[in-house]
Amino acid sequence: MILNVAVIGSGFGGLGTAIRLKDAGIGNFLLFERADDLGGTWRDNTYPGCRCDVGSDLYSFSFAPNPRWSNTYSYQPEIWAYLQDVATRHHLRELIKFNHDVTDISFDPASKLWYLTTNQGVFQAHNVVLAVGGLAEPRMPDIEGIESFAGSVMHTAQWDENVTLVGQRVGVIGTGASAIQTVPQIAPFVGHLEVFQRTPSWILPHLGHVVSERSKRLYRVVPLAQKVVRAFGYWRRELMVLGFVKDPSRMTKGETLAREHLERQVPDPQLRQRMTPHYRLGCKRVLISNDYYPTFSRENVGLVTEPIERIEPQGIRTADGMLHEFDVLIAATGFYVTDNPIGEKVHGTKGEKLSRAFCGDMANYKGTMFPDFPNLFMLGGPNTALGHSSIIFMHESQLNYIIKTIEVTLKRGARVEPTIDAARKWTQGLQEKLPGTVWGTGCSSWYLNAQGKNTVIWPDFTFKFRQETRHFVPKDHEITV
Ligand code: N01
Repeated sequence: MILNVAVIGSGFGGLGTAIRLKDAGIGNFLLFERADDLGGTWRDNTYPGCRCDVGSDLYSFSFAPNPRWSNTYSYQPEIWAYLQDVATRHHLRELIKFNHDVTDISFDPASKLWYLTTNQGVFQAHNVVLAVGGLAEPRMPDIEGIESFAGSVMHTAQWDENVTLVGQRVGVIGTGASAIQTVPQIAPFVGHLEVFQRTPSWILPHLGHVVSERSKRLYRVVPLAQKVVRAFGYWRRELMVLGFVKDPSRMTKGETLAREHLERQVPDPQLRQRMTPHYRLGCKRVLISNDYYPTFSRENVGLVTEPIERIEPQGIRTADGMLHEFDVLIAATGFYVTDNPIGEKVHGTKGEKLSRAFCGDMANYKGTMFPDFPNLFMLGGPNTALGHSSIIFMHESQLNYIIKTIEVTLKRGARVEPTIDAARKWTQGLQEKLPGTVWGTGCSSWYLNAQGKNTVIWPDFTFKFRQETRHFVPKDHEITV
């Protein structure tokens, strides 16, 4: 059977694609999922304290509001349950090929089809939607000797509940979004905890709170009320673009707030100094937490800012020669983003790999399509991620364009790809904008590729991306029937 569409992944992106395909009356499609359950990053990240740093009303599908969120910023179990619920309501489970790990996706010019090689056989499809997620492939730290460690090592995104932490000596490497959520949760029951900080993060007060039963009832009875809350949250976040993109000097206001937060929560001036960032707020992802800083007032918790030299069987050796001994090491060291391994598995009409698009060598069109990769779409593609708002909004925008383009391919039996000119114009336009933004003010971040180019972030208002992806523009595409 030749599929109309093969969707890779069953997280927010894959499920959203499936629902929109159904809504458009497009059948004969399947989702390929390497794991035995759906949910993507919200299935995988089960570390204690895992929580979304975008409010739930906005970090959910616009077409599937959830009046039952228990907190304005949900924890992982509730977001995962939301995705399960959405899949059940839309009858998506039967369309998911679980335990199908896609190892190769190649275009065959003779049959004009995509061939998907999986661990359970080969599938053919007219169209492919990559919905693999930008934060799906955990990155272990590249530290000499890590394999020699005698205790247990785990990445936050591959949390192993069988590893005992109670009473143990635990080292956490990294101080990004994952670390600041899990450190306060594990500190009370581990024996001793040391957090290895390479670069301090800017941390703002967390405004999340429990949703009252009254509000939940109101959202159930008057769905418009939740839409209004969502819209308010959306526009409040859009205002942040003025600082992130238009004039990064406006971020000083946020820096003051963050410094006051640090001062309130960390009484020790020396520790405070070590935790103070020296780059513009927003250049790296802005974090929110009310319980991370106070954790360092605990007797059993320490911050290490001395650089890590190597890992030895007993623990971590720092540059000052000191050996920090541990039973367990936790790597909160992020993901392969600009070098997402999926790029190595996708081959276009000339056999070239999609990874060239992530490293910025290949032009892309609206972060979604690529010349020489006909009928192939990527959710969360180059320069579609955000520092200030919900990625779900971006996915839904991309899906407007994707569904319209798939309709063209299926109605006319056509190969559709963006023209080189349209893709270059799009990519260059963004790259010219990026140096003036907060992400170009000088810091290292997972938004930048190995050459220092920002191939991750959308540098504008998200409503502008929504406008750009509203229509299929025939003149920007080569359509071969
Ligand atoms: O990863 P990160 P994360 N030696 O890349 C350090 C999303 N997320 O998993 O800053 C020593 O931010 C590294 O140091 P430095 C969210 O979008 C969302 O925390 O490079 N340290 C840094 O401190 C987030 O931004 C939620 O100097 C090393 C840390 O490890 C993204 O995922 C929750 C090192 C990595 O931080 C990634 O967050 C959690 C080394 N060799 C995550 N290598 C939500 O709430 C790396 N580091 C939605």
